[in-house]
Amino acid sequence: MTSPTAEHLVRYRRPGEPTVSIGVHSAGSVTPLPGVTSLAQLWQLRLAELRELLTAPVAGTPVPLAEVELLAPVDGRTEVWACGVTYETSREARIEESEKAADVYELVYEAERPELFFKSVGWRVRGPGQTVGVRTDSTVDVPEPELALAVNRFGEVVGYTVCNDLSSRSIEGENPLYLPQAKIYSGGCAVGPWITPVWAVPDPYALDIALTITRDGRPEWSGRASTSTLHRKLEDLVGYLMRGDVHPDGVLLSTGTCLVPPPPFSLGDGDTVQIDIDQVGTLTNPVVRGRLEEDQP
Ligand code: DO4
Ligand code: MG
Repeated sequence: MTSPTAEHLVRYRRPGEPTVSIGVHSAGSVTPLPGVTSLAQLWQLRLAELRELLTAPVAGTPVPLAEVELLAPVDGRTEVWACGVTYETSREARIEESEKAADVYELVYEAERPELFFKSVGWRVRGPGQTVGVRTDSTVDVPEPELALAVNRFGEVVGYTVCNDLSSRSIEGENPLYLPQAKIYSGGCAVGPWITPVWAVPDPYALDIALTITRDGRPEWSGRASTSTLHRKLEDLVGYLMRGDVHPDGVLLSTGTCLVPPPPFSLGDGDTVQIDIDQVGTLTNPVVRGRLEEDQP
């Protein structure tokens, strides 16, 4: 049996089976990619080779998408990095929240070199439907809905996905040097639901991004924006990331937030965060306050 060409690359598990598979999703079905055991393996191919692989019909037995558990599309030595202050909205929100160092955000927004920071190793990343966290020592927390780039080891953008760069506004606002604590903690990063190949998105600078936060079954905050207001070029962001480092299994680069729920909003225990990026996908995660159960010592 052969499936039509791929709409998305998926990392998934069949219920009750421990094995993680890599496959393609098309027309509501998932077909495993023969001989492919990780996404990291695919990020070692050049874009042209990946495109050839994914546009050829895949031989295999398809299973309905509804019957698989989608996992975060990141594995192996692939890390998640993120960009900061790439939209005016983010710059303004950070200037407002910063207690003593508001001008660093103004400076980095205008500077030639972008702000890039390490966000997560692959194994910590939460996938679609999995819980994300807010820190118990933080008083103001927000989701950050971001377009993320899947970049191969050669620095070519091969796909897109959705990243939730959860952030503590109170910790970062106290001092920007606390950024790693505001950004890296149990449940602080979610990615998914899949990788949309780069050739399926004609214009990444014209994507609508919607954020909906639901509390007690009702919308608590929602907002919309577009990648058209991105202040940087995607290839420049990738260029700076690859300049002084190697990513042998590729890397996911989240491109910054264009939506920040204003005060007094803060994420709470039991909230649900949904991020929709046009042509890329929808990522939904429930929120817990405190360390995730699987991260208990
Ligand atoms: O400058 C701190 C981080 C900013 C950020 O994560 C964003 O703009 O999305
Ligand atoms: Mg961010």
